[in-house]
Amino acid sequence: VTSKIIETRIYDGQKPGTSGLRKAVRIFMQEHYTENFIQAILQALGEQLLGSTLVVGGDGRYYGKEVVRKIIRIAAANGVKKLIVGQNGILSTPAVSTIIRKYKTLGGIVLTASHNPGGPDADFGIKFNCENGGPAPDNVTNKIYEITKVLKNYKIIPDIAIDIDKIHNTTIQVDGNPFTVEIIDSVDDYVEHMKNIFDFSSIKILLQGSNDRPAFKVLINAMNGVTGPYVKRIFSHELGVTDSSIVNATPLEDFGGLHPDPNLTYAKDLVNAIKNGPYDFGAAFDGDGDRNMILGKNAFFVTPSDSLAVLAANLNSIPYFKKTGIKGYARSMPTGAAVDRVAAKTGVKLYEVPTGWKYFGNLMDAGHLSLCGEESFGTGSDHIREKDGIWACLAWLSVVANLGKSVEDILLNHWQTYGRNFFTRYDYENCDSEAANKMMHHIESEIQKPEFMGSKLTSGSKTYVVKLGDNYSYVDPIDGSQASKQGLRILFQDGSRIIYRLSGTGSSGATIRVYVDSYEDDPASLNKDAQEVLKPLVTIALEISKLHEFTGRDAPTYFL
Ligand code: VG1
Ligand code: CO
Repeated sequence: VTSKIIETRIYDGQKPGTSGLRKAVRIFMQEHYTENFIQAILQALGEQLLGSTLVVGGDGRYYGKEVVRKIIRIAAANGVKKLIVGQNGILSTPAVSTIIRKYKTLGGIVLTASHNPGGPDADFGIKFNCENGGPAPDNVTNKIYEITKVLKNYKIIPDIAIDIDKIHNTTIQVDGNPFTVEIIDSVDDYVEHMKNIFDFSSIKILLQGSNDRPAFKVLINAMNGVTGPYVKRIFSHELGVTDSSIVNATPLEDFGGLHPDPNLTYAKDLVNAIKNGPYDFGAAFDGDGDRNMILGKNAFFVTPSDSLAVLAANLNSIPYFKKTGIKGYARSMPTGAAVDRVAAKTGVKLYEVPTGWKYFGNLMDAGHLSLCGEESFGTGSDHIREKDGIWACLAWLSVVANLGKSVEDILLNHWQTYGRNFFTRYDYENCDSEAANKMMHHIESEIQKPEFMGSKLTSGSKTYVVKLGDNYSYVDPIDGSQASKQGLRILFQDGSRIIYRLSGTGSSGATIRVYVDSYEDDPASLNKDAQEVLKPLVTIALEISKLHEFTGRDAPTYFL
C-alpha cells in the first residue's frame, strides 16, 4: 500500500498540559483534529522516527479504539517500522512505561484523560512518552505544540484495517518497507515486572493468613478504569484474593458514569464499604492506573503525602530496593513535606520538583532517585517513569507484611518518630478563566511586595511569620532546563506553606488549587483532624488571595 497526504486545517490550542493534551471528546472528533496532533507528535521525533518502534494503548475510554486505528494508519505512513499495541487498545499508563523500557522502543502514545470522566460527552486525551518511559518533557511538548500551529497536512494510509481485539502480528509492505503491528496481551509484561519487584509469596501469606496471623482482608476498587484486568491477574490469580473483594474491575468506556479519581469524594463507595465491612485495607486506582488511594481499617485515610513518607521509611520491605539501594527521594513542590523529615533523619537526598511526573524522569535516569510522589494520589519509583497505582498498593502490602501492624498503627508510629505534616488541598473547579488569572496576579503582586517578607499573618490564636513569597521556578539539576511560574508560594518561618496553582489538566474553565501544609511535633496534636489543625492557615490563604471576591466561590468544589 502507499501513503496519502491529506491537506488539513490548523486547530488552535493543541498545547499539552501537565500530562498531555486533554479536551472534550467532541473536540477530538472534529475533522482532522486528532490526526493533526498525532502527526505533530511523530514529526517532533525527527529523523529517529524512521524505522522506529512505538507503543500504543490507553485507559479504555470512549473513542480510544478509534484513535488506535488512526495511529496505526498515520504511523505506517510516516515511516514507523513497528507498533506494539495493547489488546483492545488497553494499556495502563504504568504498563506503557514498562513496555517502552522493556522493549527499548522510541516511545509510546498513551490515550487517556486519566481521572477525568469518559464517554461521548466527557473527556479524551493523548500523551506522548519518551524512550525512558516517562511523559515527554517540556522541550518535546513545546515542539509538538509548535508543529500543530503550522501543520499543513498529515500522512496516512486510510485503508489499513487491523483487528486490535486479538493477540497477533501483522506485517504489511508500506511504500516498499515492512510495517508491523503487534497486538500484545495488556497485562503480561507489567505483571512480570511486579513479580520481580515484590515478594509475592509474603504478600500472599499476609492476605491468606497464617498460623500466627488471621487473613489481612483487602478490598480493591478499579473504578471501572483500565486497572481491572491488572487487578484481576495480580490480586485474584497471583495472590488469591476472592472475587468479592475486587470490584469495578471491568474497564468501561464511560467508567460506568464514575469520576475515576481515587479520593475520598469520588471513591465514596470504597470508603463506605470499608467503614461498614470487615476489611483491614482498601485501595482504589484512577482511570489510567497511575493514581492510588490507600485506606486502613474503618476507612482510616492515608494522605498521599504521608503515604510517600511511610514508604520512604520502609523501602527495606521491598526486595527491589534491597538490590538497587536507596538513591534519593523526591516530591512535587505542593506535596506535603512529610517525606522531607524521613530524608533528613536517614541522610537520604531529597529533591523538590514542579507538579507533573515528567520532572522526576531526569533524576531517575541519572540514578539520583528511587522513590517519589505527589499529593494528587501519585506514588511511584524508578522501576518505571510514571506513577503507578498498583505498585503503590503492593508496596503498602509489603510494608504491612513486614511490620505486622495495621495501617493506622503504622501511621501513628511514623508520626511519633518524625512528627506530622498536616496537609490539605482545596480545589475550585470550572472557575472563570479570566477571574482565576486576575486572582493569581493579585496574589503574586501581594506576596512580592518587599514588606511581605517578615510580616505576621494571624488567624484566631495562630500567628505565622512570612519567610518568603515567590513564583516557584525550577532548574533541572541534570540538564539545566528551567521551568518557571510553577505555583505561587508563601513559606513561613515555622516551615508551614501555602501554595496556589492553576491546574494544567482540566478540559474547560480554570481549576484553582490551594495547598496548605503545616508541621506539628507536639505529641498531643498528632491525632487531630487535619481540617481543624489547618483552619487558621486556610483562612489566611483565602484572605490573601481574595478568592471569594475574584471568583464568587464560597466553598471549594471539594477538598482533599
Ligand atoms: C494534576 C495533579 C498533578 C498530576 C497531574 C497528572 O495536575 O495536580 O499532580 O501529576 O494531574 O495526573 P494539575 O496540573 O491539574 O494540577 V494524572 O493521573 O491526571 O495523569
Ligand atoms: Co492518571
